[in-house]
Amino acid sequence: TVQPTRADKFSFGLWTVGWTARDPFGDATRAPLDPAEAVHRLSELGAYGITFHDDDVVPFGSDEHTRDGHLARFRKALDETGLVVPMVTTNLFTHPVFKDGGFTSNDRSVRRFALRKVMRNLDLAAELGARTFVMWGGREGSEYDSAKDVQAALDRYREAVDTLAQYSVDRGYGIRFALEPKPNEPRGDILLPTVGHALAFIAQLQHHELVGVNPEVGHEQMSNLNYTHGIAQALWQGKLFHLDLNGQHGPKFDQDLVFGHGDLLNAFSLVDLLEHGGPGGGPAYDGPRHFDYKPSRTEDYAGVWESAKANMRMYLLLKERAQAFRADPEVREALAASGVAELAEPTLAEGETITDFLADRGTFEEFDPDAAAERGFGFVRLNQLAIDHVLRAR
Ligand code: 3MF
Ligand code: MG
Ligand code: MG
Ligand code: MG
Repeated sequence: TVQPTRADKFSFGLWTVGWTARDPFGDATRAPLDPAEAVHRLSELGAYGITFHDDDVVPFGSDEHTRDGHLARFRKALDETGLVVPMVTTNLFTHPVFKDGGFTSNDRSVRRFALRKVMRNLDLAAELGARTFVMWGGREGSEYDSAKDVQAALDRYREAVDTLAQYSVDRGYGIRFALEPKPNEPRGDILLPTVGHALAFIAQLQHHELVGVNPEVGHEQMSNLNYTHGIAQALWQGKLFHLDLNGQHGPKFDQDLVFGHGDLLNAFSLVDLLEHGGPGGGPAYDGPRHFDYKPSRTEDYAGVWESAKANMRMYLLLKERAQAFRADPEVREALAASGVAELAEPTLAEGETITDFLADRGTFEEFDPDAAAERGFGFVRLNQLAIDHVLRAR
């Protein structure tokens, strides 16, 4: 069935359906959306969760009294619907004070303010029962190489993430952090531009075990990278703490289309991976299926809710197609002919020492590379079977 239920764990950023469609060239085309209404609508559509930046619910700079009022209305909507808040994130990019970044601004007073803002937001995340805290450093970067000492910036980035992780540990919050890579936009170049850069950075942290990644489809595709491969590596490293699903057509500005409305075949392989653990049957992901998209500027509110539905429908359609693909006997035969499962077999035999390996003449001295090179792998046939299933031609 392609009717979403809570068991599907679909969640949406409040800033997605709530985007009023102001872009660098044009004014908003929609009126602001009341967060409580977003909660009710998403719940009716079958989502299980909603996520937000601090400033999405409480406008930047609100006094305590105003803040309490906004939060009370938001909580009431959560209580009325049973929608959960699996993830909370931070806005260190909208206010002009963050124009040169939050954690890595050249201005130390801004870096200290950013840390305090995030700590306050962490208190709220813990109060609402969020398990994951996402940090997208959209302003952490530069336009001019001469203006940013990248190594010092990485020192400050590490200092910030470790300080926040320590804060969370001290308070017993049990929250895990997920860094969201993006190559550029709004900065000319953003620090931690890809999943790979973020994973390498995390390895340098004191609290590396508390920090993973939140990869976004469009962000990896802006770098012309294969999102499914990035997700597979994050899973392999035990670092896929959360993810942002949407659609993108290759390297251009961050389009934030509906999931699957960009590179459809990569969306298929992604859902296949998340649901089935991929070709080798490795670990699948059981966290929220979180959408970070933008309802196009051309849409009115009817179109906003249609687009929200479309994200979940695309996921469930692709899940159904992936199941059909995996269940097809011809696919099983094609997978076997392609040797896909053979890759799971260790290259050295169990207990085989390097001495044993060197003594095995069949490996080298008597190996016939020309004969081995004659094997056709049948990958194109396998891919066509996948596409047949995506197109429902099988
Ligand atoms: C920008 C993004 C962000 C992050 C968010 C953290 C505004 O391209 O993707 O959305 O996802 O800040 O979740
Ligand atoms: Mg984005
Ligand atoms: Mg995007
Ligand atoms: Mg995102």
